[in-house]
Amino acid sequence: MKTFDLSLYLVLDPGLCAGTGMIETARAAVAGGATMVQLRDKTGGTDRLVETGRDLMDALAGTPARVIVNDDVTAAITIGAHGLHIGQGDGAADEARARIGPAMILGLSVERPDLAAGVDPAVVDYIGAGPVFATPTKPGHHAPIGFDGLAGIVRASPVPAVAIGGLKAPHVGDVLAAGADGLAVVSAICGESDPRSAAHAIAVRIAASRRSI
Ligand code: TZP
Ligand code: MG
Repeated sequence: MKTFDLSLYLVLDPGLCAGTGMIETARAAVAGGATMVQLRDKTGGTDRLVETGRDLMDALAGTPARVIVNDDVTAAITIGAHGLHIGQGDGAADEARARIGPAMILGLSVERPDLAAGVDPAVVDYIGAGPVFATPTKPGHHAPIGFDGLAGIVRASPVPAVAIGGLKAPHVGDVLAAGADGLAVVSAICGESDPRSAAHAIAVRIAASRRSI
């Protein structure tokens, strides 16, 4: 069955994770409470994604974390990832769904409410909504949407949403109050010398926020 938990979604970046390394960062983050891990590496081709992706699948085997591959359908299928994440510019979601089949998780980046409203829940399982804030992690990103923009996208979306873009532990309450199911972060975990503690600090705030809602 297709189960996933968007609460704390780590997006791996080879540059920002260079210190600890992507695999060790993922392992530590999941030990600290990350629920999903996306392999997002635009620096190499499919072969490198497959190599790293296999290591990632091995590292996280036996944990509840779901492994998602960004953009590359072939790599996602080859490594047996739990899912694929695509952007608006990466081809139609229905084409991606046709290639990955019904069992894999499919995520789609959405930056506007009209795009969220157009999501077909039979095709897309979750959306990534953002960027909430401007972030140097993704040069050339869309205009920041803020928490109000996030709430508008969440309201329009027929599927769960994970917020992304400049998010850190203190933003947890606002993200959940906007209706999102979780936070997707790169630098808040990858950029930290102790990714386990960084993830744990965010996970603890998510649990506390949920108790108070
Ligand atoms: N998509 C929208 S913003 C972003 C992506 C991949 C990068 C988020 O990185 P950070 O370091 O958490 O701001
Ligand atoms: Mg993309």
